[in-house]
Amino acid sequence: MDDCLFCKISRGEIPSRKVYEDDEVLAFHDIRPAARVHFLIIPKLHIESMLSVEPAHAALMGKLMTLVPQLAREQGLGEGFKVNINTGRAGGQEVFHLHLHVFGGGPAAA
Ligand code: DGP
Repeated sequence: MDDCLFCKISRGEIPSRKVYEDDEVLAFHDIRPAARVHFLIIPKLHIESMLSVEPAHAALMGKLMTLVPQLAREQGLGEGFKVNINTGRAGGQEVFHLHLHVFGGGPAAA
């Protein structure tokens, strides 16, 4: 998707503070952190939202979910964290490329 913000980030056209990357997945720190640690995990494949997830995405979705505890621990959230997937405009989604918010560790720095 040419004009999708997170596709541009995943292609490296817009810089991000990377947490993790492989051929299918990118994780990077949220630009507007809601907690001391707040990062996003996205599939590189452009999937608009959870409303667009289909059975064919099962393995990729499983990979995103299994990366959550690994990356959370690596970011110092081994005691616990929150995971949020805003879905659709009515669900508070602003960027229409599927992403998991992972956050915790107390309030964001002012
Ligand atoms: P959501 O409401 O779930 O669609 O959240 C989108 C999040 O994306 C929001 O917390 C801020 C973050 N975000 C928006 N633009 C950028 C950007 O250019 N870089 C980074 N790292 N995060 C962004």
